[in-house]
Amino acid sequence: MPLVLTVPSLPFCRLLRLIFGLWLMLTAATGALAQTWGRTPEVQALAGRLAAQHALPEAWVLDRLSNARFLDHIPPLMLPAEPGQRKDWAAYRNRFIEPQRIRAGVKFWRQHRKTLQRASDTYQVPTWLIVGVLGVETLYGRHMGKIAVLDALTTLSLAFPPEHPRAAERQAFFEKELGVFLRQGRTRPELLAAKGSYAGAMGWGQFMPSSIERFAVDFDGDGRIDLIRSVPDAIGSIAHYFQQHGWKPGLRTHYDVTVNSTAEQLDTLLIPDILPTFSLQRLNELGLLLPPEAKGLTGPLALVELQNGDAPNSYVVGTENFYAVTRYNWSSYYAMAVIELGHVVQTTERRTRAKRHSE
Ligand SMILES: [Ca+2]
Repeated sequence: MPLVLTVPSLPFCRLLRLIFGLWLMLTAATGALAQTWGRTPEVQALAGRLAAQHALPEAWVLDRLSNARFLDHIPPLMLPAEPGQRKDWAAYRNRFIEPQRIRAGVKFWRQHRKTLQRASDTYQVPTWLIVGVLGVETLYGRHMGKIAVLDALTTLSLAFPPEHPRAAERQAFFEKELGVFLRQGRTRPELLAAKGSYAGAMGWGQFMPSSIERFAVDFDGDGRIDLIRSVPDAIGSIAHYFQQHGWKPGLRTHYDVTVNSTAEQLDTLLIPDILPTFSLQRLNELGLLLPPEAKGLTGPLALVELQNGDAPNSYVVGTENFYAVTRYNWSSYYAMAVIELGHVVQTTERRTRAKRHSE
């Protein structure tokens, strides 16, 4: 029986206005009203460059780019915080080390225990690190991003904000990612419709196209790499990424530290930022006191400063493994959140398992 909708109480014109209003709201919310780039001289020039660099047919590239949409809310998101504005580690930490994320992490660890163990054994990377990354990046697959990657990368290649302090370098980065993405989409057309973050990162672990190309692995053995639908592929790829970025099995990521340095010594300590540069002895000479378990540490170390808004800074001493975590996302705040979440989930999972066994 055909379904007949009758709205007798609404005059026809009012009904039309209501429908049009709803349509406007819906399309604005999904970005469907955003304009496509079209075949402007800038788009044609970009298509020419990408086609040449990535050995793609120019007409095909131009078709993809001219039909991509300009997402005007994205470029401002690239701008760094105002200078002088202090970061807030405590607030950042509270966003990620919280009960919902910890529960989801424990559940994920149980569901994928065997795959996590296999990835950990294969690439010599601890399970807590993989679990920490997946929790901070996407809350275990719940927030993989809803923006068309083609639209995001085209927007950032053609409209990167010129006022950014490293605008040329960042624009070149996104242009390269767009080229790699198109090259991948040429052989796998379904990829061209992929959704991700506003910066073009995709899947459970939020890999950029060039990271997919260089570090992603087929870890479920079905012959293809799929970081959006295959959890094993995502797990294996994250572990492989860290192995390739210098993770050293058995080395701690960081140590607590007591800072007794003068202002001048502190300046010296902070010049290399998070790049591990100093020996343990040099850190001691510059006024840092590490706990006894750090004795005998040989590798290069870095003093990591975490600002706490109006409260005093926190400090830790990072090893080469702390630095390795920042290769996933270049921020010490990010690295600390991944490390803490991974460890809290590990402890909680073990504790609840032991409790269950003893009952
Ligand atoms: Ca696979």
